[in-house]
Amino acid sequence: MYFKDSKGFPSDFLWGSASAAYQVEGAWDSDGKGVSNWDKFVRIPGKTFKGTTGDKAVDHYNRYKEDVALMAEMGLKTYRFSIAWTRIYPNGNGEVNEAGLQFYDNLINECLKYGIEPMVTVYHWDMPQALEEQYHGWENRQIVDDYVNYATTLFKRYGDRVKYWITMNEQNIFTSFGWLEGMHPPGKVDDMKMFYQVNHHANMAHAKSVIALKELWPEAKVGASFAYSPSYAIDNKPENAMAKADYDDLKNYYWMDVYAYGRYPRAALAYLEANGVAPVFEEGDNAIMKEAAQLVDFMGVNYYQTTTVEFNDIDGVGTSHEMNTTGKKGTAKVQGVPGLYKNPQNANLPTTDWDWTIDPMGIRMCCREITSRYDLPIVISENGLGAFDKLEDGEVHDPYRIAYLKAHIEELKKACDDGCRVLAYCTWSYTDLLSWLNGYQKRYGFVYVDREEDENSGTLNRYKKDSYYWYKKVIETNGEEL
Ligand code: BGP
Repeated sequence: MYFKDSKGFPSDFLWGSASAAYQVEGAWDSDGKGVSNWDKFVRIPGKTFKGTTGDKAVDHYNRYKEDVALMAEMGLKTYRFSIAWTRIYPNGNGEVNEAGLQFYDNLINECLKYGIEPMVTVYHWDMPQALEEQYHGWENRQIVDDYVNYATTLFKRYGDRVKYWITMNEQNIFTSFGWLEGMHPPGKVDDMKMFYQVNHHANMAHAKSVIALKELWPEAKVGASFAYSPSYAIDNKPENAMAKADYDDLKNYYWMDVYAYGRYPRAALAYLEANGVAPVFEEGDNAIMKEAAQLVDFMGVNYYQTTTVEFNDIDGVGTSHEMNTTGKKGTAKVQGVPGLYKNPQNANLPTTDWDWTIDPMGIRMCCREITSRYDLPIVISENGLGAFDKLEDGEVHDPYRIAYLKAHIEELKKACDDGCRVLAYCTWSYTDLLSWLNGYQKRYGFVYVDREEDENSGTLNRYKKDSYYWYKKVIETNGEEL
């Protein structure tokens, strides 16, 4: 749509920024914290870039006051962070760890002190290793009860102060990287059957915790954050349009329909059943998924890029089990599902050094699609540019990041004019932090942190980048000055 005059962002718009416990906290074994699957996985040689770990990360656990003070000075309206399950239940279930609960009390109170709305992610990929050992984590239905128990502990403790809750971060990514690509724990490859079963367990954990939250705090706002890559058919050949429909059903609606409607897309289920990989349901699952979908308040969207779709022959490309983790442009491989689709690069768009397509209009596409398909409000829970940054004389000049964010915010503003109900925009990330597979060289923050891959490197001092001052202005003017 075209509007001569923009209405701009709503006056209560939440300008934010995001992080995840494993990527920022460090203090991996402090104050009774248990071991997570990521604490283990990063120690397997060859799994992460130059063997980097989150042992120390950027030491947010000890420096959260300094970080929140920087947020306050910037005028940030919301800080999205995740809770480490292993700080709350070191063994995943059983005994609760008061010191862990206290840490997040402190973090939440610190945010509130400055009027920063805490937005809490319950699960951002760090599963207690003890549950892996007890019953293989997500692979076993038992996880649903343990997840709901953990989530409910958080709701009870923090629900008086936390209004915005995100149950799961990028379920589509941690399950595909964990059970198809072999790049995240538990490092399984092409295990389709388990992939769909694990997803069903995660969906039930999400659904039951949404219901539990609303019983305790009916006014709370809840959703899941989905890594949404809207798709474009490569051209107007009907077979490519059909490949796009297959892609959307299997890669996008397969999750978003569950969160918003409480059901899987019919064509996707038919395909899974025909291939013997459909998930096993328990009696009552459908009703629980439906009930939760009625209670969900927003669709969380992590938007980084769009995807191009082309028909893929039955003997065409499959999963590549690798990605560009070096930052050497042009090294990513084309992937696909034989007989359905493949995802070539978009020749019309530039990419980052890690071969992620840069497509600002895609963020508006996300909003439009969610609005017309689900009619739900939207929280952009992540968006940002991973880049090599350079600290020189205490300064970091990152005009490329400013240009990236500016272009995306302009498109988001148009989505608001289109009538999409966008509640929040969180950049990824606030400070620099650990990139799961790309070490500390791929930076996203407004605040530079002095450290490199080597655990003994750097002072961990914080430096404001140019983008810090720029975003401060954006917030002050509610997105008018970009
Ligand atoms: C999302 C994750 C984040 C973050 C981000 C950037 O998928 O939710 O945790 O890591 O992507 O990804 P990367 O670090 O691989 O560049």
